[in-house]
Formats: sequence, structure tokens, C-alpha cells
Amino acid sequence: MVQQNGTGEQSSDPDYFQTNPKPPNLDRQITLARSFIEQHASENRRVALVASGGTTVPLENQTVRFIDNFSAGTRGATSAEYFLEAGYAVIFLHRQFSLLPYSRHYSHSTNCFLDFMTHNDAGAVVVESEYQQQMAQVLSRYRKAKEDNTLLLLPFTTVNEYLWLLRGLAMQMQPLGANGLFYLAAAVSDFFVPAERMVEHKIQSSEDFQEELTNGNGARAPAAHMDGKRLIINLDPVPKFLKLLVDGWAPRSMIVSFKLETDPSLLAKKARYALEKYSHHLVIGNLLNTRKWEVLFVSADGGERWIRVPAGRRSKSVTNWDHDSQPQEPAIEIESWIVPEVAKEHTKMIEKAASKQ
Ligand code: PAZ
Repeated sequence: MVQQNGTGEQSSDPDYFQTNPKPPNLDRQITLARSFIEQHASENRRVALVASGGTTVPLENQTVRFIDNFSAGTRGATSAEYFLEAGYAVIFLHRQFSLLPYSRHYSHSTNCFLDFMTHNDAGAVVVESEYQQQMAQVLSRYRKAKEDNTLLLLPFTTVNEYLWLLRGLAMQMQPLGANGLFYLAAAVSDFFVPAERMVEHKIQSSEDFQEELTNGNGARAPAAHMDGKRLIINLDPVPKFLKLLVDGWAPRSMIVSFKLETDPSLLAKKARYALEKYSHHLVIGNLLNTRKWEVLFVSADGGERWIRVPAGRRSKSVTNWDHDSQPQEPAIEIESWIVPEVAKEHTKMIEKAASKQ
């Protein structure tokens, strides 16, 4: 059972980074990002930070159990490719082992790379002739991104790692000014276990073996514990990082967030609410079941408009023989329409910023 702690209203928590541990590899990741950003700033290239995949909330320090947020990383990985095509350099902040730009075409259950391969007459493994052309295109784009050093892959797993990375990267991106873009498609947990209430070891399913959580001041209530046969999980709200990003970490960049809902009647309202609450530039709303063929753009000028893949182009065949259980793939990737729209808005913002100088 998941319980919410407190009143339900989440606050910006300036203490978050004092009380929740810095990930061990953060400095290394930030160093990589710094030289990447410096290179592209010196070439006056736009840099998009694309956040992708879901964050986890570990229930134990030595993590056996965790809560996860839904996202395969399709939105982020696909969008990253279109940003690269539009001339951006991309920092791809992604959930470890979720889909990646380029390799996404040949991974996971719908597109197993083995289904694209065959043996030739000499017995060598080669790409099936019907996939040659498409794979050659993906390969040359992938190679170009590598040669030009325009794609930096930075993984996270937990919500804590995500928040530390987002803040650290935003600080590094500040010198880019309006050339920086945040495209926040990751599915980030709203609730988490703060470090001070995290147990060290695997939660036991019997009260008899329950771990005591103590500090200098005596016992503290752990975030997860057994109550008879029931597991009680008591989570804190994650700080409102979007507010912190807009107001403090990246005040001159363009900021685009995504809003995922399952109830169609709430989508526009919630997207508008988020935009008004955080005062950023654009919210892209999507529904879980239709996210591959329709999204709602809600912008700061009051505009609301749907981008939709036409009904006739909503499905294509997939290579896997076991695809019946998978959602249909549209013939058009909706990100090929989303990203140019975002880039157009970004151009306007850059021009506006330049006219003020
Ligand atoms: O990666 P994916 O295609 O499986 O899912 C993408 C998404 C639905 C997580 C993304 O488009 C999104 O809405 N992200 C924000 C989620 C949120 O409201 O926190």
C-alpha cells in the first residue's frame, strides 16, 4: 500500500540537495557534460537536454525493491534523433537501459536486431536485403552524431540521481543562454523515500525481522515497514524541480515539459495548470494509450492545439512474430512533427532574446 505523506501539496525543497546524497558518479558525468557544452557553445550550436525514461524510487539502500515510473524511453530517444537532424547537439539524460537514439530501431521486443539478420551463401551474417536501406540510413546518422560529437548519453536510475543530474547539467548549460533547451519527457516520480527514512537492508515480510532505523536522536519511522501482514509505504513529495529549474537553474533557456495523463478529460486542464504554475514555455500533453499518434501543445501565449497522425497512417507492420501484444506503431513518428514545432518556438525565443541585447 502506498501512502502519501503530509498534505498532498508539494513544496520546493531547498534542503533536498543537503539531505539527499550526491550520486557517486555525478562529478564524472558533469565533467563530460562541461566539455561537451563548451565545444558546442564555442560553435554557437543549440544544445537540447532531452530527459527520457522513468525514474525509480528505491525502498532500501541496498536496493531489492523499488517503485518505478512508466516510460520505455521511446518519446525521448525518437525526439533526440529529430533534434540532431535539426542541427542541435543533444544531452540525452536517460533511464539506464531504456531506449537510446539510433539503437532503438533494433532493440527490445518489437524490434529484436536478430530479426533483421540472415546468413548469406558463404555463411556470413548479414542484414536482410529488405532492411538494408533503412539500416544504412540509421547507421550513417548514428556515425555522424559520433563523428561530430553531437550526442552525449548520460544515464540515471533513481529519482535522486535524476534530480542531481538535472540541476548539475542546468548549471553547466547556463552560458548557452537562450541557445539552451530543456525537453523534459522523462516520467519523474512525484513521491520518494528521503535518505533519512531509508532502511539499509531488504524489507522483511515479517515484523519479527524488521530493521530498526536509528540516528543520534533515537528511532525514526522508516518509509517502509510491515504492519502485521501489510506492507506500509510512506512517501515524501519530490520537490517541485520544474519551479527550481525555471526560476533558478536555467532562467534563460527554453523549457518544455511533458504531461502524461490517462483520463482524457483532465489532460488540457492539467497541462494548462502546470504551465501557469511554473511559468515555463510549453507543456506537451499526452495520453497513455494514444501518445504515439496525438499530443496537445499548450503554450504560454494561451494557445492550445493538437498534433495528430492521420487515422490512415496509425499502424505499420513490425518485424517481430510476437507483436500481437504490443501497441500498434504508427507509420509516422509523431516526434518528427513535435520536434520541428519546438525548434520553431525556440528560434522565436532566441530572436527575442537577441533583440533585447
Ligand atoms: O517513452 P514512452 O513513449 O514510453 O513514454 C513517454 C511519456 C509518456 C513518459 C512522455 O511522453 C511523458 O509524458 N512524460 C512526462 C510524464 C509525466 O507526466 O510525468
